[in-house]
Amino acid sequence: MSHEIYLNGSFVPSEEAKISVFDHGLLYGDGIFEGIRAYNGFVFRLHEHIQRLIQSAQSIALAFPWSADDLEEIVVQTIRRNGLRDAYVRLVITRGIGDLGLDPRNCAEPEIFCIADQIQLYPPAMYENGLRVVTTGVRRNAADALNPRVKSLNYLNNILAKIQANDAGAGEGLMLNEQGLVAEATGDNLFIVQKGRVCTPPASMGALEGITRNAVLDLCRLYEIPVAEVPITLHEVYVADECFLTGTAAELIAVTQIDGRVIGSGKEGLLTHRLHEGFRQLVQKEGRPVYDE
Ligand code: PXG
Repeated sequence: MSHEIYLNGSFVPSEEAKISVFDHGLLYGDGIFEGIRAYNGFVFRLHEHIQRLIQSAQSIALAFPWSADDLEEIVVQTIRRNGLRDAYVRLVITRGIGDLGLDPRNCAEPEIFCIADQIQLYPPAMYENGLRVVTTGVRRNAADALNPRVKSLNYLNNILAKIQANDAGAGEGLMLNEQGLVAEATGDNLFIVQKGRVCTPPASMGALEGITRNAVLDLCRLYEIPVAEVPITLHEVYVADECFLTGTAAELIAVTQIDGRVIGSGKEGLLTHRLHEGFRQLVQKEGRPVYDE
């Protein structure tokens, strides 16, 4: 199916949406992105996604001319242009076209594109039965190398971790930080439930500050479920009552086996289920409208 892609100020059919081989996003992974979701014609936490994108840009000294309002409008327009109500959106900004040296001063101006696609939902059985996960040997980026809070186009170590998980026949791979503490999965944040308390590693432990993660923290506070952002060891994950991952694509998905250990009942846990139900309600009533209803 052809899409209408937003590319540097205009909409073009996907076959014509081309980026130069001299773009530093491609040559060096020099750029940033967001993965955003729309539910029933409403973009979930668009403002938060754009703020995270702006912070990623600021962190890698990537200056661009678009305001937060411009960026929000680009996302909304792209969804509308493709006639979608439920959508997965990818907004990408690169350092732009340069030469074969890595010096970003040779890039004339940043490039921007936005893709809105239909969302591929995971089968319901995957949510009921949960994922089998393995710990990978690939460490999450160290904060003094490339801060993991930057959602950059450099996902190579996450991809290497995903390859290890695939090789092990697992649904996802866990990544530890340089201290051996649990950071997150390759494209999702991690939560555990310990005696009724919901815990997730703080961003300082190598976790991206996920939009879904923040929504789950909000839901816990709303439901008065005890919640904490604390360092988590693998031992604590192995002995947790429940474990789940959060991300824009997966929403909340139970983890029922880690490195051969069955977690809790071996099925989606009660709190995981309750929080996922709460999340599904939240996305239906919050969000920036795409269409004038
Ligand atoms: N950690 C990392 C490293 C991520 O890339 C998340 C956590 C979850 O954050 P949100 O804001 O989505 O709740 C992400 C984002 C994929 C894919 O294809 C997933 C992400 C990014 C790029 C690709 O699964 N997830």
